[in-house]
Amino acid sequence: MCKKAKPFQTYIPVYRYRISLVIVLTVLSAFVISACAQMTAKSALPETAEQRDIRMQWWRETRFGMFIHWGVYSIPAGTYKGKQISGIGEWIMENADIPVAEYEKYAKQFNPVKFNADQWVQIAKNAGMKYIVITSKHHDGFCLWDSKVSGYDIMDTAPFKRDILKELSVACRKHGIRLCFYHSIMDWHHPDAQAPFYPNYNDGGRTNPNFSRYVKTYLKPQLRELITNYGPLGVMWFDGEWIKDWTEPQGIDLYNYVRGLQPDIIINNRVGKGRKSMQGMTKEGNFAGDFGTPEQEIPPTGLPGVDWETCMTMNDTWGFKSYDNNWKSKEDLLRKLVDIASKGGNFLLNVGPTSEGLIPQSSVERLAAMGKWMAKNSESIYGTTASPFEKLPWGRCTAKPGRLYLHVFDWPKNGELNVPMPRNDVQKAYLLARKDRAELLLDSDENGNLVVTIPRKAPDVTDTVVLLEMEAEAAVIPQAEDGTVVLKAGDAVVRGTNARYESGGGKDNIGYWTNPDDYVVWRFIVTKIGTFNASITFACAAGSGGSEYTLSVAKQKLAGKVKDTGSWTNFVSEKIGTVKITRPGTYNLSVKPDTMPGGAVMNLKSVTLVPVKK
Ligand code: FHN
Repeated sequence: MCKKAKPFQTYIPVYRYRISLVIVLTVLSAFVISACAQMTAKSALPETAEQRDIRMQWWRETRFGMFIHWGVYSIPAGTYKGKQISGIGEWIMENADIPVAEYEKYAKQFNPVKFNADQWVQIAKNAGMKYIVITSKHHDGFCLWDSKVSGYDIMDTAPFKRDILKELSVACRKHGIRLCFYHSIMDWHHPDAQAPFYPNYNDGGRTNPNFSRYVKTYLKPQLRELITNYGPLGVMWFDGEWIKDWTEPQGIDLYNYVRGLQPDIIINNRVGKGRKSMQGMTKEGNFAGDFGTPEQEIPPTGLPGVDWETCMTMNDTWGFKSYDNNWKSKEDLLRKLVDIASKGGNFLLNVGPTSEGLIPQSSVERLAAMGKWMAKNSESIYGTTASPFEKLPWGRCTAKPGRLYLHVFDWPKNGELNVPMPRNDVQKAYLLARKDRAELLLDSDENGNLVVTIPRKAPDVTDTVVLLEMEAEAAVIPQAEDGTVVLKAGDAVVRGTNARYESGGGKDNIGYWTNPDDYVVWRFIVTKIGTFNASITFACAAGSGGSEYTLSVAKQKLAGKVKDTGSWTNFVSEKIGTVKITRPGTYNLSVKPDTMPGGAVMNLKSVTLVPVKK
């Protein structure tokens, strides 16, 4: 019997070339392919590091997404001809040797009448997830949308006759969730792909002579439909790229094709042959898209310097299997999310809905529990970067400028949390989930390291977050020769959850200031004292004006009101008032909103203090 196709890791064939000429030719062609690949990648969509950062920004900040594996495999749900089939549910066609025509019968029955896109999106949103990646087409080839180049889809084959992706796109837009599509390059149903080899499909060695026709007349047109008909997408998440038919240049070409259709889209590493590598054009010459995709694993020390996302199941299957009850606990899943964030990665957590269109109750309960924690602690996940500590005996840490979030998994029984950093670096500490933000007592051990006095009993046994606030990295800005002080957005310390420094595309400002509790602070030196005119340079889109704010410096307060300037990049300068600085020294200047009638406060480019001429 032929060897079965298995997920990537299990069956990379080992070739032995005996003839030296073959070796030379292989090395040469690999070199040429890799060089061409690099050329293609570079020439098609040149992008600076800064542009890439802007494109990746939302994805890096969200940290938590929902993976949805859904298709006609949810009908057999792991059982074929009365036998429970081992392996993951969405692989039942392959694992049970189901012939194409036989498997098509499931597609003809697929009628998930309980499917409610709004409900699914709500479940994700309540869990704190910010994006959804759904299988537009899995390896079995069945399409969840109305594809014009396929008869094997939800409209033409199934009785359901509702475009699932369309309904999800509407619900995602309504709830502010980014919609992303998973898409399998491998296709067990298409005659120009792997279908002719079914059953007894041996993917380890076989190729289809018509595969390039599949790519040209089916794969690419389908992707065009997906990318152009469902609004802006967050990610195109490829899979099934390990088949022998798929090559490195095809991967690069497809990457460019997809980004050509939606330049801001993000594409995972499985578009090319770089699954084992992590991102970009790797040293080995493998093309690995925009981010790495460790599957069912969390890299022990993260993957410093690259973007990555762990995808994982809650039980042991991606697609629904009626008898898989090996669920990870809600505590375990939450700690996995925190562990991943502490290593600088994203968590794409899977659900496998039933053939009726319901997300299994066990998944819903786990997501609700995660959401309950996120409702109080999401600030310690969204927009954070990896832990600065190598290891912490009691848990994990996530970071933001001026803030460390200590995730305590093992609550110290003696009421003292030891943190391996100088006590003097920390200004204050409190429990993130406590609304009153009551300060915790700070002390130092014999080495000057921080000791935080914490309650004897863990407020949350799964993960209590202790927040440390620091002033440490505020740049101290010097005064100019003529006495002027220019405080630029890029030098500010931003305190809060949403506001952040933005650059590129006409921006060089503190933006995304959608939380009125967020504020900005600068530190500067004054050597030439006197009275100063204080002015701000800002932009504010039409209809978003009206926010009131207070500028505080040297114990004086100036009140300001943001005018609408027509757009978020039309910057204007405006004097707010005068301040007196009577002693040389280092000062803090802050801008804090008091009200925010619109969706955001303003885009703040700079604050300037100019000496008043006598
Ligand atoms: O074979 C698939 C599998 O069914 C599932 O879709 C996972 C998700 O990452 N990916 C594959 C193997 O890597």
